[in-house]
Amino acid sequence: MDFKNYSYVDNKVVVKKIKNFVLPHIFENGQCFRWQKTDIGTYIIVAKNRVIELELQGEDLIIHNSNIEDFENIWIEYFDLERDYNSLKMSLKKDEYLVKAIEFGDGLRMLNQDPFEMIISFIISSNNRIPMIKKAINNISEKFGECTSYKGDKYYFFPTLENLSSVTQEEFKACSVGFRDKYLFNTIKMLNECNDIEQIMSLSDDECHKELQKFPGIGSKVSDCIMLFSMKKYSAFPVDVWVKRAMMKFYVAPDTSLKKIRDFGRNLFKDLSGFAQQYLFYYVRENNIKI
Ligand code: 8HG
Repeated sequence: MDFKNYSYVDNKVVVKKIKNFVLPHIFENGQCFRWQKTDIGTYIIVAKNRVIELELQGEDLIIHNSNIEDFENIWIEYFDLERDYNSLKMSLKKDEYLVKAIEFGDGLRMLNQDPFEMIISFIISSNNRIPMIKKAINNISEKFGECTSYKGDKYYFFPTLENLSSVTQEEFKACSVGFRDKYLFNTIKMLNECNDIEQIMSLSDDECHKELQKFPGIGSKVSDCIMLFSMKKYSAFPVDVWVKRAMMKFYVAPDTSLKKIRDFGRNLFKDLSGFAQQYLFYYVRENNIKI
């Protein structure tokens, strides 16, 4: 448990003595696309059909625009607050190469996001850059998601499967998703026809990794990202360009295939693979480390 207790006052939840919680390291590490940093250093997040603003004040986390019920039913799980990241970091630091990456990304946490949102978001992510991914997801949310307001500004929830069911391929294209328009259109169609996300989530990690790849636009890496960021499948090890660089720098020969890098990482880090990957991804990407 990475906090002591919590209380409610004036439309906000105060989480006392929060540990391992550094806002930029949580939101700017590549797992989440729907955040905005404000001029005063707080982060506004749109998730789970809500808008919240996060502020760190000394040892406490303030969740603005929220209440106890949401904290207990949504945010504890979303922020993975029941996990003790000190012991997680201790286990991972047994690997000498991870020590620097973990020190750099200290306070990073793995978010538990919505699976449908992650399926759509990570289809958009393939061969794409993070600012462009964020933009496309915002476009889709603005066009097809429900509108709400916070402090006088408008925000849009991520659309539901139902919201996106009548969207045409051309309409997706107009949201700056590029060649992925057909993948989105056909994935939505498949989800409506017979595929149940809950059922996919209930599969073993390996089965789930395979099953997700039946959707158009989902390959091994995208499948791993979806599993890791929304299905609590922590043996996932997404190998993108950055993780490939990190692995080649520290662990494997330069000509190793993506599949072999994935197998190597999973073998080494076991059920903490996804966490190790996230520290590596963030460290290598932020420091633009080259092989
Ligand atoms: O958190 C991420 N981990 C990995 N391994 N890859 C990611 C994450 N987030 C993210 O957007 N990507 C992919 O990296 C998508 C895209 O191909 C590239 C952006 O740098």
